[in-house]
Amino acid sequence: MDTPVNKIDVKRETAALLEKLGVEASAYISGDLASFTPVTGDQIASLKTHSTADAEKIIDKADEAFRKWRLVPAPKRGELVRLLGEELRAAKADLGRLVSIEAGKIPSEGLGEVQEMIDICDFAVGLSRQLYGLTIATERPGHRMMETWHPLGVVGVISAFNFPVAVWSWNAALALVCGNAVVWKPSEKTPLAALACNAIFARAAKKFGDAPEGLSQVLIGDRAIGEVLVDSPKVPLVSATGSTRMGREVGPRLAKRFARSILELGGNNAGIVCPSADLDMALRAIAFGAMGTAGQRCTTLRRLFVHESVYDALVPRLKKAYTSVSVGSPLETSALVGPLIDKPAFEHMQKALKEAANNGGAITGGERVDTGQANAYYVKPALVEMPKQVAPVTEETFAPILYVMKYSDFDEALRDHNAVGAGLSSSIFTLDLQEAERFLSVDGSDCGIANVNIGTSGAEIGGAFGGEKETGGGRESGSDAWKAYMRRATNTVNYSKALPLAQGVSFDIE
Ligand code: UN1
Repeated sequence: MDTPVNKIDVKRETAALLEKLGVEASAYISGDLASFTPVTGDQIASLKTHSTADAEKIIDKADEAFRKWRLVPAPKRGELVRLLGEELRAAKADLGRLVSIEAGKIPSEGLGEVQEMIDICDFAVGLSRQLYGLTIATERPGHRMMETWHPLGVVGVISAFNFPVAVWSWNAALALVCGNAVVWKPSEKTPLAALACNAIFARAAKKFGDAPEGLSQVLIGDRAIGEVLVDSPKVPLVSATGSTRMGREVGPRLAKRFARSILELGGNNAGIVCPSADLDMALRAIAFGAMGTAGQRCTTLRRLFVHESVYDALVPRLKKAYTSVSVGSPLETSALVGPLIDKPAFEHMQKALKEAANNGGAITGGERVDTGQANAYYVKPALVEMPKQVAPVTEETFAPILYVMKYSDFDEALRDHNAVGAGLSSSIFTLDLQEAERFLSVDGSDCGIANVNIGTSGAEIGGAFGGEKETGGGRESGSDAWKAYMRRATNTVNYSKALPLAQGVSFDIE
């Protein structure tokens, strides 16, 4: 372990970064929401929180902003998002560092997250001229049928600690070009990054000139604040990222008032390593997928099925990577694995490992790494060889645990691959075209993301991001995910002098 971080320095550095990013000190020095850094476990700020009454007011203001913003032509709305992208470019180093402080990400991942924000802004700017509707052949002469996409309203965003800034931007960049306003409830574990994004947005809005006030706002507080967002009749869409348990509560509540949801919930992502796999490549992809971000991505690789013919060539090398991987402070060392977010995360990990051992698992790693700081939770990532896919393999534990299982029959591996509740991301490592195509086919992987010869995590923003089954079915980010942020109107225009009815119906009044 490298030198422990001086806690006063982290607190000071945080304040300096926030000031540079444009956040008023009054927002985080004497409030009632304590914010911690997982890097040292120390408190770094106390944020002012919103009451539920404040939240109602914020939503009202967003609704007013929406009513003005929807009248602004979409390419002009794109200009605001272009400016947001520019501000993010300028703030990349500081915001990336803040993400490292607040979420414990290593520097390249903190910066990578901000890069994802920049990328989605670029994507959304182009999209602002491409909110296309179809023209559809009609069965009636002298008629034209078409689709028009209209802005939807206030979009609620609920995000998790592990991507404290990117998830907001995927939603906000699209929502804004689509003509919507945004109200964001970040995780209580990473509220400072949200304040920073708010300040960055404010700068872009100022440069834009006449963006309505309240177009993008942040709600700081606990679950009760999120509930206001979920229950408000002024919020027609909530995009929520978090656990499947959270989604089970949020989804039905939204459905009850016929609001839309984009749910991005748990993942229990798996990879299959086939006999022909390029093992050097697989090794690197598995290491990043399973140990990167300390196993705290929703796309983290959690299960690995390795063909018996390559098991002994791959798994010992993988174990070596697990024992030798550097674990340490992302602020002061070049370690590849930073801390877990908090003590409960560590406890869940230990509980899962115990259960795995009880079910015949052979564990490499998994122990706490002592940094001399009682409240920081660093662990060696754990590789667990399991005789078969039994609990806790079938559950997502948000920690760096990779369960490895041997297979002999491809169909069986595929079946086991799909035999879990979540359906987010998946990978196959093979040079055999038939296996690769089968994995991507109708009876292959049942996930929203299925990859060949790359890992499960680290998706680009250009594709639609999200998953099936208990992952919630939502799609964010690229491709045509924008459609979820707009309402579709089908328009039929009669430019003839007659009134033919569809389906040959006659209804002639005198
Ligand atoms: C998440 O963990 O919530 O594909 C999102 C990835 C990132 C996004 C992860 N681009 O790993």
